[in-house]
Amino acid sequence: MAVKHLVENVRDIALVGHRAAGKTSLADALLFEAHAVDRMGSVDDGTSVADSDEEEHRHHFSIDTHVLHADHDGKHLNILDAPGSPDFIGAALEALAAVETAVVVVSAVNGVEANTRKMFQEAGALGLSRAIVVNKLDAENVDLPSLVEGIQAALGKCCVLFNAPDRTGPGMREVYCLLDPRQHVPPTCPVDVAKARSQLVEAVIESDEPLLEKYLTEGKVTVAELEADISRAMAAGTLVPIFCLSAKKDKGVRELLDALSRYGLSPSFSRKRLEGLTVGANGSTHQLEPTEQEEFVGQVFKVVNDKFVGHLSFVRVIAGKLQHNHNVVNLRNGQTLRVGHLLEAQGKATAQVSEAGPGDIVAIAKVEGLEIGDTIAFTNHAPKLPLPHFPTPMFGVAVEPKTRGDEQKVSAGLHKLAAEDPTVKVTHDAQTHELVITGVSQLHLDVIRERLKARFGVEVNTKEPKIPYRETIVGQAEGDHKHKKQTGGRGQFAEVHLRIYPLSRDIKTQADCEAQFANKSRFEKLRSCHYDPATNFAFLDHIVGGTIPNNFIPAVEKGCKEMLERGVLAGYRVQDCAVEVHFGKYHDVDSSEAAFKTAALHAFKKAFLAARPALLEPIVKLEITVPSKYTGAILGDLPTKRAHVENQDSLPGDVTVIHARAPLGEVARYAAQLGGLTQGTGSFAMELSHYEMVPAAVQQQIVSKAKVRDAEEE
Ligand SMILES: Nc1nc2c(ncn2[C@@H]2O[C@H](COP(=O)(O)OP(=O)(O)O)[C@@H](O)[C@H]2O)c(=O)[nH]1
Ligand SMILES: [Mg+2]
Repeated sequence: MAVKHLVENVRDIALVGHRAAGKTSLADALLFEAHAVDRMGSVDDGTSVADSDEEEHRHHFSIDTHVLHADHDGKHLNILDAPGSPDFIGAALEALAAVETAVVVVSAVNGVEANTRKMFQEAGALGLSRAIVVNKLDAENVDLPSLVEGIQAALGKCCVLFNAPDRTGPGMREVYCLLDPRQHVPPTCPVDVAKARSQLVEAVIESDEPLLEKYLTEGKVTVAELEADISRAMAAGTLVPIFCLSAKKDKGVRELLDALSRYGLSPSFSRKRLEGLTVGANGSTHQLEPTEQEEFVGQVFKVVNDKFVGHLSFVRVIAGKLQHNHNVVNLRNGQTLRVGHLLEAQGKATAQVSEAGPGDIVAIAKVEGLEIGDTIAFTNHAPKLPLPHFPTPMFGVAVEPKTRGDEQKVSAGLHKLAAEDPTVKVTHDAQTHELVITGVSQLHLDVIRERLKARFGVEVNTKEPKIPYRETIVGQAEGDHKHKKQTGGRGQFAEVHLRIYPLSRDIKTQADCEAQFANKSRFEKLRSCHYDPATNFAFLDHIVGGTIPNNFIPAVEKGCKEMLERGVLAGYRVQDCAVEVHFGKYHDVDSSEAAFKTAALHAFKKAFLAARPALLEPIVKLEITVPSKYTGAILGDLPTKRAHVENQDSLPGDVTVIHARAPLGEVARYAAQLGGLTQGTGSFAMELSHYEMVPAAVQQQIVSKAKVRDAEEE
């Protein structure tokens, strides 16, 4: 059983940054320095404690966030080693959601890269304490001063050197802390020590008025005063210390470990994540505190289905204590779950623990039904913790099993994999019967396919999926339909009259809908309105005098909703409209739910087609990062994809970032094209922005393609 640690002594830390910056190597070195392992693991020979997965070994990069821990200097450090490829950003965001401190690792060879910025910003947006590690200083031809300038230009002046190496290159031996002016830094150090020191001092005291005052009047502050202020300045975001090191040669790692133990934010001071969260009910509420005395509240931030250990849900304890053999409530659905075993993870290895307190990171074993972002607590009176933000995946492929009959296995396996990764969605397209997986990129989905094969033993073929267009209407119209069949025995009879209206996209809730649209001043005899936020659709019962009996109204609504799903114009889901059913006819014997549903379906279709139907297309935000010499080529190519360039930024290191918006249909395969235009050196990230009306000419093409498809299927 592991020792219990006081919350003041816990440090939750995520290692983030660009791919191959050396995060995993750093994690291995930190474990070694803290004596958590006997031998330093290495990513290069497959002995890393962190990169422990088959696919990770094969690809030589991290795919998942790995959970590690070490004890040092009286502190308990939970270290989350996140993947650095933009393709696996979901896992990196999971890690950030569970910690107080983000360590952004930069390779001294490559400087600030696309994902360095992204992670630095994401950590900042979450209000985390941040530090930067410049790794690989043992490499040849490293120019540390210009690296630091590059970091400050890209990430801000708050980034200042905390220590400096005796030299860079293979001869690097140690690092010197810049806090103390009496430290003798050897002349081989490439850094201007006096300048670096004053930058550090200023960043530490910048947001400490009294100390700043003292510094300005007396010209100096003591090392002790500075040390006492570092943690606060990091938490305030005015200081982002830069640590120099070589993970591989294990230089500067010990100093980083010391600093993280000393200055890393303890969960007990992390008020930001608890802002506005209260516990209790019926007037006796109080602000949630990250203490052991509170009732237990925690959040699931990572889920894995391990071949050996089975289902593991990783929980960050926010307040109170979680003990094994206790029951907890999942606040998402009210379900009570029994926590059997609690585990502490060291990469792939796990050990049982009996309880976990605030700040602790533990895994609940073999409990199904927990999803990433779920809040679990002792009682329903606990606050629901905000969901971590994940980008909406936009890169889709349709899959079908290589072997007929494997459909069920494929679908079940994919759903399990999707539960582990918040940036994977699995959808079954009712119209085309396609099973579509959507992820961040080709590489991301390739890994999903490999895992499907490795873990579930099924292989799939992939093809281009349909773009998820949406249908809507611009005008309003009426539609009616009489459904009548007389085929011996009992007949079928129903008649439905309805009107269809466009519904503003500003409407988000039932209350909005009633205030802006579905009210008695517009619909005098309105009986009810059912609003669906998922499709921004409202169904209004405006029947007067029982022309459609009450018991058939739900069938009418069902018919309309079925058409919403199926689409009218080209087989895409309908959104942003309202239906008002105002008249109908029925027959005492022949009317039935089925008959009313059919009549509604056709009435909806007629009204929809008369109401100037239109297609909406998904517009995505693109962030394209290329060496500056390719900027012209990219900017020349984007307009051919109906893209709007919004701005461009030059980064140090002769890199340009271009922000643009474009229809997904035009850039669904941009990865390959970008590779071609930049000889494989460009990268990009894409996320859903919003839906927009498709230009008329494009709409015509899509609609006629859909007609051909329908004809083929019939
Ligand atoms: N020269 C040098 N190479 C390093 C250092 N740290 C990591 N590497 C190498 O960089 C590559 C990527 O390292 P890894 O830890 O997997 O990076 P990650 O993707 O950020 O986790 C590996 O080949 C490492 O051996 C270092 O300090 N110096
Ligand atoms: Mg890694």
